[in-house]
Amino acid sequence: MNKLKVTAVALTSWLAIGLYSAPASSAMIYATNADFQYVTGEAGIESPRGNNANALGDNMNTFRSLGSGGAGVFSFGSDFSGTVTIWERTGDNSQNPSCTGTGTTCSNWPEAIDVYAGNTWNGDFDSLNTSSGWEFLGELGNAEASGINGGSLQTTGTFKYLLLIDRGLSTKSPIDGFDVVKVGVTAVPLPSAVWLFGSALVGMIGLGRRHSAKNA
Ligand SMILES: [Ca+2]
Ligand SMILES: [Ca+2]
Repeated sequence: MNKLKVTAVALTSWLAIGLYSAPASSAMIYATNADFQYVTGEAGIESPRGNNANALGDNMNTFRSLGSGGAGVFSFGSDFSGTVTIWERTGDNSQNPSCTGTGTTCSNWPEAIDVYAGNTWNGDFDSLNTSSGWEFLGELGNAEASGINGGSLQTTGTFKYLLLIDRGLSTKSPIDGFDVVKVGVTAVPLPSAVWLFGSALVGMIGLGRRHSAKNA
């Protein structure tokens, strides 16, 4: 076995291990980091409703209120595409079980968010401009997002950040806006580096074949 062949075998093994450990194509991952802009709402900055960590990870037991008119930008440790799912907490949702559908806000505590996806975020809410660099995914009302399956929207591209903006519908105490339990996105199947490496490997094998043919 010549040197190039040995190298190709080693690289193939490495690639196989890399593919094996990569997340499955439909894997849901949860927010690992979030920035918030609090605007108004009596409970929005109090613990535990103002605890940022409450909106991270895969935990159904806590939530972080956005504050009426407030916003949050979430990241996930990976690019994402496809389905985005957001779980909300509203205590009286069961009072109106017929209230379903995108944009529904017919709970006794009407709350809703506008959802955007983007690839650039500088941490500055004051300069945030949703008409530039952000794709609008849709509106989610608390009546639809507070169920066990959360509320889902779809992206048409690949993104790094999810932006939730409370629509400021809260009128009944506590006026603290949309209450984020957790945020899940669909991880992009493979890091682009693996695809690049795969292309390089095909090139190596080609080189190895030519080398063998010359020596035959
Ligand atoms: Ca709520
Ligand atoms: Ca609320």
